[in-house]
Amino acid sequence: MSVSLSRSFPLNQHVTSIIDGESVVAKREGFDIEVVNPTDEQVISRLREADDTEVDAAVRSARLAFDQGPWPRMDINARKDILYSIRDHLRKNAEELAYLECLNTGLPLRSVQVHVDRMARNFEFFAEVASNVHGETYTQTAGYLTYITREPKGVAGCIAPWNAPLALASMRVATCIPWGNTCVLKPSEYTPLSMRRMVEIFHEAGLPPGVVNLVNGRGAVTGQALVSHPDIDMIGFTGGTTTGRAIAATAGRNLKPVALELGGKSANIIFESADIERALDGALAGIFSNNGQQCLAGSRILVQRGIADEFIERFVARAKNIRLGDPMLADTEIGPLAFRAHLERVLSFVEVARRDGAKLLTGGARANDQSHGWFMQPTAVLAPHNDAQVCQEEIFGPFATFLIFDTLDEAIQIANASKFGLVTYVWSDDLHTVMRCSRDIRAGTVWVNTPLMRELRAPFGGYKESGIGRDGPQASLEFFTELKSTIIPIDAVKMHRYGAA
Ligand code: TXE
Repeated sequence: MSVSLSRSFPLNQHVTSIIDGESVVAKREGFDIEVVNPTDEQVISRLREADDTEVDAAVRSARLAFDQGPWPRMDINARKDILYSIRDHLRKNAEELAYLECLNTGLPLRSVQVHVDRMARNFEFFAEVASNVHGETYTQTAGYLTYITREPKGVAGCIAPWNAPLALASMRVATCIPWGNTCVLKPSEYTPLSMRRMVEIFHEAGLPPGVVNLVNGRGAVTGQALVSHPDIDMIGFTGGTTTGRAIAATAGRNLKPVALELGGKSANIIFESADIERALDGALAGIFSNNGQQCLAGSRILVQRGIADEFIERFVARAKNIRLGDPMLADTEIGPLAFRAHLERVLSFVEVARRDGAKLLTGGARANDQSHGWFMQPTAVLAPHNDAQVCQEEIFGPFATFLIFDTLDEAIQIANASKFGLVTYVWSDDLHTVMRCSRDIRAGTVWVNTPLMRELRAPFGGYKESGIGRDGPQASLEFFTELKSTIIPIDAVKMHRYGAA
């Protein structure tokens, strides 16, 4: 797709909050954050941070929309019509959304276009799920009818990260509002542009004011004000494990439920019984798609000894050939990392790897053919053992770590020797091998001979430090709704009459 939109940058207005369906006008005073294009390091906009008072106004709007507004009380067909209208409006504005996302995150436009299509589908899918919710009845106790209903839980605080804002924030919102909940969304301070447009589009599509409010700012200020607000009923968070831990601690003190989608260090296991060509394509996609900045990256590549030398050699040859560059161009495979501090963090693992005794196979530096931008060469190292830091820590960039194993049992043991447990990739045409991995690896998703396939009908989330809870029809129903038991006698029941003569 060629990008036909033309805009002048910096955008001459601040990115501000959207509260009660209205754009908040930036006050004369306030804390500004520069929004930067990672491809050329130019400032493209500024966001005005929402302080405690503004976060409070956003929560009050969501509260009012929940307690008194039409959204939770609406006939499901009317609510579904609005969610379908959101889907249609997202599609209608797909080009602009993809452009803003690509501009602000550095993700290749090709990937972003897939994300925009998925976000539209998220709303369609969960609208359908919510319209099929049903309850239970119990009649076993003579003379009584007990029925169980599901009700929306209330106001959610939704916190989104910077690595794929459209895909991840839309999942947070699309799993939350169809049941009748309302929310306040806080995107990452690094990547507010597509998020702001997304929330505008929700309103253009007919979403009532107050159902989705947007606040922008740093995690420690705006995010903290949101997650500690007493009128929030639940928190959905996608981001790093350290931040997730802090949010869960705050939520725990306030007795608010949390759903956390956190990091990963997923094993991508290549057995000698695999179709090697496909495994090679899958291993490259697993670590280098989305600029390597994805929780479900196959970042620990375990190769069985008999094929290891050849596999690694071919992987490295392909990695050296990857087209790095302007993410807006159709044939770019890897764009820049999202922000300077992140590039520096990812680069710091090259030295960590060296100290661990790992062998640098390719890359390992800032891409020097790019004069501007936070580009990193596709990198791969061979680690001496799984205890090495590069095998245990989430690096979150185009940085693959190889390990060599001998047996099926050893591969399973290495895959499980991690504090994370988000996904696992298994490449093998041997049924026993596949079944053992599926049964014995402790991860929320096991991909067999396919990378990165997201089935919306299936729960998605992580074991161990990769998260708490799942996104999916049943799991989201349970997280975002309350159960109510109503007990009614069919005939007048005999009661003890306290104080009666
Ligand atoms: O993200 P943070 P960071 C991993 C990845 C990355 C590491 C650190 O390994 O290198 O985490 O990333 C908001 N209260 N992932 O620190 O802090 C913040 O403003 C409330 C994996 O840049 O997790 C942003 O909106 N909110 C991952 C959001 O949390 C707070 C995606 C995510 O930022 C807050 C991103 C607070 N106290 C990073 N502190 C994935 N699962 O895909 C921060 N935030």
